[in-house]
Amino acid sequence: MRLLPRNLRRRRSTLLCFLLAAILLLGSAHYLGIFKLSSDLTQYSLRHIRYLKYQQLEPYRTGPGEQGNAFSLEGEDEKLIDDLIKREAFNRKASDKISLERSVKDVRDKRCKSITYPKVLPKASVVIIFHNEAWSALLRTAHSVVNRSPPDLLHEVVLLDDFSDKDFLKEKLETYIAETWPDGIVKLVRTKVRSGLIRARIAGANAASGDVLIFLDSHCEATTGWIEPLLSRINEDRRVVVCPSIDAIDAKTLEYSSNGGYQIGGFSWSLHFTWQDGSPRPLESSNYTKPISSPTMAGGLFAVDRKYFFEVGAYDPGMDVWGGENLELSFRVWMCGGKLEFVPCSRVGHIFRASHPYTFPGNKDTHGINSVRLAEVWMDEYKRLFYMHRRDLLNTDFGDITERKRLREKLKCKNFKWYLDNVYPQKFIIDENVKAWGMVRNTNSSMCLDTLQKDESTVFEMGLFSCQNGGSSSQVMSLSKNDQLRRETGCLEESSDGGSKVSLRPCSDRSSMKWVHDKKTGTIINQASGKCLDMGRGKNGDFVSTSICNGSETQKWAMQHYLDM
Ligand code: LR7
Ligand code: MN
Repeated sequence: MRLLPRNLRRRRSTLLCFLLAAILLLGSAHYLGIFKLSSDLTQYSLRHIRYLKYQQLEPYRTGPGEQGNAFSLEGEDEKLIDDLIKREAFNRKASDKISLERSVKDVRDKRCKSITYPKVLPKASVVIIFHNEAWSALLRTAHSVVNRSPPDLLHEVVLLDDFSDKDFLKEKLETYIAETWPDGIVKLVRTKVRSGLIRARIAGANAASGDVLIFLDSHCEATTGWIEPLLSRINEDRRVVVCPSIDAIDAKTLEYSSNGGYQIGGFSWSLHFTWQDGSPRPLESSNYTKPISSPTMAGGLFAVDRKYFFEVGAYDPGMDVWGGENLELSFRVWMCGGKLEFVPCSRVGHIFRASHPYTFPGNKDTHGINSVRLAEVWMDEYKRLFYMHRRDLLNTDFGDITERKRLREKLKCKNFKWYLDNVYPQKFIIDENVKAWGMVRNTNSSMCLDTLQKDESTVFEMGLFSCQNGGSSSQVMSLSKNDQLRRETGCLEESSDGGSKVSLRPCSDRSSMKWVHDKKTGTIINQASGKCLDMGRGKNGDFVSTSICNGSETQKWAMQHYLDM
C-alpha cells in the first residue's frame, strides 16, 4: 500500500471527522425535528407568497371572458355549440378558452364595500364536491376561492371527488393541484363509490377541519369580498346558516351577471325550490346590507359552523344523487332552533345548467324519493299537500327513516305548522283558511278547470278537462278569503283587453282577479267586469271565458270542498 503524504493523511482524517460530525448532527437534527422546522419554513414562505398575491390588486386583465364578460366562440358552428350544450349542459369549449383566474367585476352594492368586518374571524373550509365536472369549471371555482379569500380566513379548500371516472380528473388533477398550490391549501379527497351529492357533502364535511364549512357547487366563481360577510355572521351567531347571494353565470357565454336584487328562497308543495322576492325591504333601505331571513335555501352555496352542521344533523344519508336535501336542511334548521339567511354583500356566481351532466344510477327519480323522506320526517300533516301533487309517490319505497325521526325528537324540534306560521307566513296553503278548494266543476257537464300542465311560471289561458275526481293536481284551485280563485302562485284573471278568455297569472290585488262565488246559484262573477265565468264550446274544444250573466247552465259551477262560506 502506498502511503499518502503526511499532510494529506491529516487532511483525510479531518475530512472523516467532519463527515462523522455532520452525520451525527443531521441525525440529531432530524431527531429534534429541525427538518420539520425547515419544511415549516418552506410552507410558511409558500403561504407568504399567497398572502402577497392576495394583497396585490387584481390585475386588470383583458382576454376572453375577462371582467366576467360574455364570450362567444367566433366562427364556431352554432349547431356544434348547441350539441355540446346538450351533451355537457354548458358551453365547455368557451369555458376552456377563458382564463382559470379570470377577473370578475366587483358586483357588490357600494354600501357593502364600506363595511369593515372584524379582523379575527373563524376560518373556513370551503368544500367543493364534484362528479365528472369539466376541468375549467372546477378549477376556476377553486382559483376564485383561493384568490379572493383573505389568507387568514381560509383554512383550506377541500375538493371532494364523488367517484368521477374522467381521466383528466385523476393524476392530471393531482399534479395540477400539487404544482399550483404547493402550500397545500387545496386538498383533494375522493369517495370510493358514487355517493350522490348529499353523501358526498357529508364526506366533504368529515374531511374538513376549519371552524366553518362553506359549500359551493363545482361551477362557481367567488367574487371580491365574498367570504367576510359569511364568516362574520356566523361569528355573531353560530346557529345561523348563511347563503351568499347567487349570481348567474350564463351556460352559453359564461357571462357573469349580478341579479343585484333581493331574492330569498321558498318552495312549492311539490317540494321544488323557488325564488321569492325578498322585499318588502326596499333596495334603497339603509339596512340593505343586513342579512335577510329566508324560509329555504337553493342548496349548493352556503356557510355553516362546522360543529353546528353536525349537531343539527348534517344531511339525511338516505338521500340519493340529487334533490330534496336543500329543503330538508332548510326546514330542519328553522324547526330545530337555527336560522337561515341570505347576505346581500356576499356574491358568488353559479353556472345555471338546464340539465344534469351526469348519470342517475338506476334511473330513479331521486328528487321525488328524497322529497318523500323529507315530507315523512318533517312536514307532519302538511305532507298531504305534497302527495296531492305527487300522487305517483304515495306507495314508493323510501327506505328507513327511523334515524331521522329520532334526530327530530332528540333535538326537540318544533312542528311544521310552527314553521309555516312563523318562518313562511306568506306561503299559500291550498286547503286552509280558504272559502273553498278542490276541483271547480261546471255542473252542467263533467268538465273542470284545468291548467293542462302548463308551466305556471308563465301566463297562460286556463283550460278545461274532464274532471278527475281530485286525482289531478292540475285541477286543484282554491277560493281564498279575499275572493281570489287561485293556485299556489297564480290567480285566475279576466283578460284586461276586453277579450272573454281567462288566464292564470301571478296573483296581485287587482279587482280583475277577484271572483264572487254564489254557492246556491253556482255563479262565479268577476268583480271588475260583473261578468260570469262561462264555459264555451268551440270548434277546437271547450274553453273557459266570461260573458254577461244570463242564468244559463254553462255559467253554473261547484267547488269540490266548501269550508267557510
Ligand atoms: O352524484 C353527484 N355527485 C356530486 O358530487 C351529483 C352531483 N354532484 C355535485 C355536482 O358536481 C355539483 O358540484 O353536486 C353539485 C350540485 O349538482 P348540480 O350542479 O348538478 O346541481 P344544481 O345546481 O342543478 O342544483 C341545486 O339543487 C341541488 C339539489 O340537490 C343541490 O342542492 C345543488 O347544490 C343546487 N345548486 C345550487 O343551489 C346553486 C344555485 C342554483 C339555484 C337556484
Ligand atoms: Mn350547480
